[in-house]
Amino acid sequence: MYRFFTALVFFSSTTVLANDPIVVGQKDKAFTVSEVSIKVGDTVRFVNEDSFFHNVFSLSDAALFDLGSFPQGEHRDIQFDTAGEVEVECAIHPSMRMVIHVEEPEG
Ligand SMILES: [Cu+2]
Repeated sequence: MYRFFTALVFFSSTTVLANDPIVVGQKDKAFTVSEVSIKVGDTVRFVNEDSFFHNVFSLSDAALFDLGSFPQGEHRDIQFDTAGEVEVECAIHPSMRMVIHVEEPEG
């Protein structure tokens, strides 16, 4: 029990980001939003809310990544540095898809 809470405190104190991440859940074999608009430099946090593993990856030119597979309660963060349209998928559940519109910050 003690170890668990220590880990929690450590974790929350080391995830302070410049901007709060935009949270996208993975629930009932779907992303909780089908699309979201963010700015270049923003971070998106994918949170697995299901009792089984999910994956997060993208083959889009604006962001090519594979965050791997992770269980319930865990999350993966990714920062977007290039403007464009990013289609996000789950390798485990091919029907899971969502789109992130990465926009240039207003000058
Ligand atoms: Cu999945």
